[in-house]
Amino acid sequence: MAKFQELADAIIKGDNTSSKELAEKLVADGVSAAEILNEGLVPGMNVVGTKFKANEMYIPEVLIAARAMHAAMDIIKPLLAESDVEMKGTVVVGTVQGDLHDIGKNLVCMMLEGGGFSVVDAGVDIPADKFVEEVKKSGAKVVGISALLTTTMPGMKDVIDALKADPGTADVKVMVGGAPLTQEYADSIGAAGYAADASSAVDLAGELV
Ligand code: B12
Repeated sequence: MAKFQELADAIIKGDNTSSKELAEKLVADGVSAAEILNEGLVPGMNVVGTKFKANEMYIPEVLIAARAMHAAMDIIKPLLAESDVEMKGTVVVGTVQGDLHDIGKNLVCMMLEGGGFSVVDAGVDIPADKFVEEVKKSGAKVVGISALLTTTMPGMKDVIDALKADPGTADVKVMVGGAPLTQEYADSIGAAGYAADASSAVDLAGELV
């Protein structure tokens, strides 16, 4: 439907006024929240993710697109909660203890939301026990940890160990990311997965959930 395309385009352009209005209009026309999410928001953010990967869009544009996505999400969120739409699952995402970098983490959170996941953004400088607590509170099946410093990377293993040590969180799958990380490093600390960018993180979360 052309209206879904219009909504996707508003997100790609980062027009948060239009994205909000278009979402409101679709709701008023009786379109379900799930359709708005799956036919408008997710395809829009998918284009953003692809363009970002191909260096056709840069971080500020992605953040602006994500803001437009959020404006529309705010309209449909209450309806999604009422309907029996299965979100794809909950993911807790945070930056590891000692590390304040959050631009990449925020992008991952936004892309996950755009991809149909419920996201708990735990914030930055998050100690292992806080990750455990957030997983227990939210019932998340996947945890994403971000680290941008070689000095804070080892803290990711502490999180993985703490989650494994607690019977309430032992089954949770951990994915890691951040500029200094590699697949080898992720394997060495026992992470379930590694993704190099935010749109790959969405694919990975889909596999892990
Ligand atoms: C911006 C920035 C800052 C900002 C952070 C602002 C903020 N709100 O985040 C400020 C100025 C605060 C800062 C501070 C510091 N920084 Co700094 N910073 C950077 C810089 C320039 C960009 C990082 C960034 O945002 N990149 C853009 C995002 C989109 O990319 P990204 O984070 O890699 O995320 C992508 C992927 O990695 C992945 N991803 C990220 N997280 C996750 C998580 C999961 C689960 C998954 C699957 C994927 C994933 O997806 C993202 C999107 O595609 C980098 C340089 C660089 N090239 O990385 C240095 C850099 C990371 N910083 C560095 C340093 C040294 C510091 C300081 C120690 C400086 C100082 N002496 O004070 C402090 C440390 C503060 C702290 N305790 O954290 C060094 C690290 C060196 C090292 N080997 O460890 C770098 C590499 C710069 C350099 N070349 O020296 N920094």
